[in-house]
Amino acid sequence: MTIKPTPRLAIDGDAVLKEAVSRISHASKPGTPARREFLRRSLTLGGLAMLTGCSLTDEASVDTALSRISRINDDVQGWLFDPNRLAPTYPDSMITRPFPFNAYYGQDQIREVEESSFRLEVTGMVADKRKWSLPELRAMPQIDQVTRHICVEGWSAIGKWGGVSFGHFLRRVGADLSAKYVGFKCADDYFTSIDMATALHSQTLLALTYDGQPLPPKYGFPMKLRMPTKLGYKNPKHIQAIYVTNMYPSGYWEDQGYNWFGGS
Ligand SMILES: Nc1nc2c(c(=O)[nH]1)N[C@H]1C(S)=C(S)[C@@H](COP(=O)(O)O)O[C@H]1N2
Ligand SMILES: [Mo]
Repeated sequence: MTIKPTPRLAIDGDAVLKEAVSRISHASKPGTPARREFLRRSLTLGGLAMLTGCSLTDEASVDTALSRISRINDDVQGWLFDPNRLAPTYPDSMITRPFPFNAYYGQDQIREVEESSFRLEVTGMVADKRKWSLPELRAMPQIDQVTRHICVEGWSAIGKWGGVSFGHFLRRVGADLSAKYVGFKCADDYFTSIDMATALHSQTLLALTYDGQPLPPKYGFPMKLRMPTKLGYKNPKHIQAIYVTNMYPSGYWEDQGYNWFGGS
């Protein structure tokens, strides 16, 4: 069941919450004192304490308020998401070289996944739960895209990813396209999840290559989900398992306060 926003929330709450969450996303890492102080002040000033019903007097209530605001904002963003709007694409000459690496660990701990034994798991609300080898995925129709990756840590870069249209893949495995979420489990224990509308967006790619070469380990071998409509942390690298579900699957950074929708 979808609950439509009341006109009041759509006008007032929407603007206030979007502003707050975008500032939150651009503030320092979750849990740092500066970020908490910012939250405490801005939430009180903006009357957001009242909106969330949290007192914001201690760490626990700040956490609760943050997660409530994030969920309200997810709903608003979901309503605003336009499945037909495309993210900008760029000429090859604008590719950022070298493309940056980022993960919740350093370059010395990049996960090496073995190609020959690798099988992608597909579970949950799908008709065909068969595992996929890399050659099988490479045999599907491939698309190339040059798009901008935006990380909330304050950098962005243009890269070229190639692979299978994720909507095509979901239809191929007989996914229930009316399900709410698609979740991802990664070889480095990272995890994240997205809404079905974004999963089916025409630019959402199950990427197998970077700049025409098999995805190198640092960019997420054997595959990553590349979405130019979403922030960097929503784009999982080293995907091991994909599942379709109606139960909110959360994510690594999302659990630490990053906005779940994380996109446009
Ligand atoms: N498996 C996995 N995927 C991940 C991450 C991670 O730590 N592990 N970090 C995310 C973040 S915050 C960013 S900005 C991008 C970085 O991708 P890149 O190394 O290709 O630039 O990967 C995203 N996907
Ligand atoms: Mo990021």
